Amino acid sequence: MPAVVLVGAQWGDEGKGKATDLLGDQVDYVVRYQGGNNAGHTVVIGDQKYALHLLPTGVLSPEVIPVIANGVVIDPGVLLEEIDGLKARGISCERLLISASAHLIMPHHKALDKVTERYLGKAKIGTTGRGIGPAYGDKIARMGVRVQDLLDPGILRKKIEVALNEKNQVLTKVYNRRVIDPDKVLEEYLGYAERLKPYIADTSLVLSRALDQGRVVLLEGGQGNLLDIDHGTYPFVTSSSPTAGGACAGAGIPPTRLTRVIAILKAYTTRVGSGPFPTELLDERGDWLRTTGHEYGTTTGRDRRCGWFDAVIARYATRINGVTDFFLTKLDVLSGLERIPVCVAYEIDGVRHDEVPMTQTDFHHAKPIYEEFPGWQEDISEAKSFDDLPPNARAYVRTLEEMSGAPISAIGVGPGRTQTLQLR
Ligand code: 2SA
Ligand code: GDP
Ligand code: MG
Repeated sequence: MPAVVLVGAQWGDEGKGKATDLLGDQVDYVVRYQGGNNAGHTVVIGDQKYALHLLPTGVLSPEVIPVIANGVVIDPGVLLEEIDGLKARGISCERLLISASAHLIMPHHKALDKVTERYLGKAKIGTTGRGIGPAYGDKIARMGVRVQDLLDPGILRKKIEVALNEKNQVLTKVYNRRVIDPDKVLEEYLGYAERLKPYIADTSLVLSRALDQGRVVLLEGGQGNLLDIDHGTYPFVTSSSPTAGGACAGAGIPPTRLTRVIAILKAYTTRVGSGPFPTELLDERGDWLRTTGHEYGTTTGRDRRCGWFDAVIARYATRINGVTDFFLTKLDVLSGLERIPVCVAYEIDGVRHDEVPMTQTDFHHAKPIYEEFPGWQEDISEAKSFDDLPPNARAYVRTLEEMSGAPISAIGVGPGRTQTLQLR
């Protein structure tokens, strides 16, 4: 039985949270497999708005078991705050499972994230400042502290001491920051251990057994294809693998289990943080998209950079992720435009490119080649089916589908749970 992956097709914030929530009644487990509390997934249910950062969106569906798998980096203080916040709003997190093999974000990771960004100056990544990159750095360098270490105070102490022996040198000597006291960190994390213990599990085993029993597992990606550490616009990426391939390693599920890859695709493009963005609009049209689409960071509140739809990166998402179908989101935001430009290819130093260029230097120089499509004036947020859409909106959807290389199976016409058109 199926494991389904849901990924962002662009630079994140495509509306993955809403899409996952919509699938809630068809799935048994919702699994975060990478990233941490850099993610921000907004779900609107009736008049209630939820912004989730670390908890899988499935926590909002009472029948679903939410899982934080091994590939995630966990800030335990933030996780407990999020659990408490939801509890105060009547949402139970009792079913939550946390992988014993997931890594912990430590105080030095947050400190280093901030100082390295400052050190980079103009070349900064524009991170969320949550310690994500340094935590993954230590994981790869085999200096990380894992959730299971919370169960063994002796090991926890040793790991904190070893890490801080090195990091305190860097923090004080390179960056002129204050020393972090290992004893205080140990005390703080032992406090978290007490509260997190009941949730800790061998989540790969749990998911494997669930799949054997015919349960449906939804692997919920954070960020997006072009923020992938390998396939994104490096170094302007996050430090994990949000792509479909990353879901297997990040959740301990074999690739042979995956049966569907849904990619969430916004009807225009946004990006938060630095890095190349060929269709970015730096004029009042970009401001219009930002205000009309409410494009502000869910985690940091930063303005998102906005631009037209880019079919080159949509095709790239299809190729990297093996997309079986797209959910097209925020089509309603484009209502009222006379004409809608779509980037169909790039021009780089006088040469046409139909694919994402091989080098970042070229990507930085890519100029969009646009085709324009007629817009529509009607408010479509109350549409209930594809046929309710104005002809030009339908034509726009079909054009994006053709250019992106995979069928569109659902369309978002508003943030609410019910504002979705199912196509198949
Ligand atoms: P990090 O913090 O190390 O992961 O930052 C590295 C880059 O990844 C980008 N990134 C994101 N891009 C879009 N959305 C994200 N989540 C939040 C949201 C972002 C926010 O939902 O709005 O609130 O600012 C997210 N998380 C990481 C980041 O901007 C860097 O470019
Ligand atoms: P995620 O990171 O991919 O989960 O996306 P975010 O939650 O960061 O940002 C997407 C925003 O768009 C959220 O505020 C959603 O409530 C909103 N949203 C999702 N789908 C639609 C849609 O079809 N139309 C409109 N207008 N808003 C949407
Ligand atoms: Mg987001």
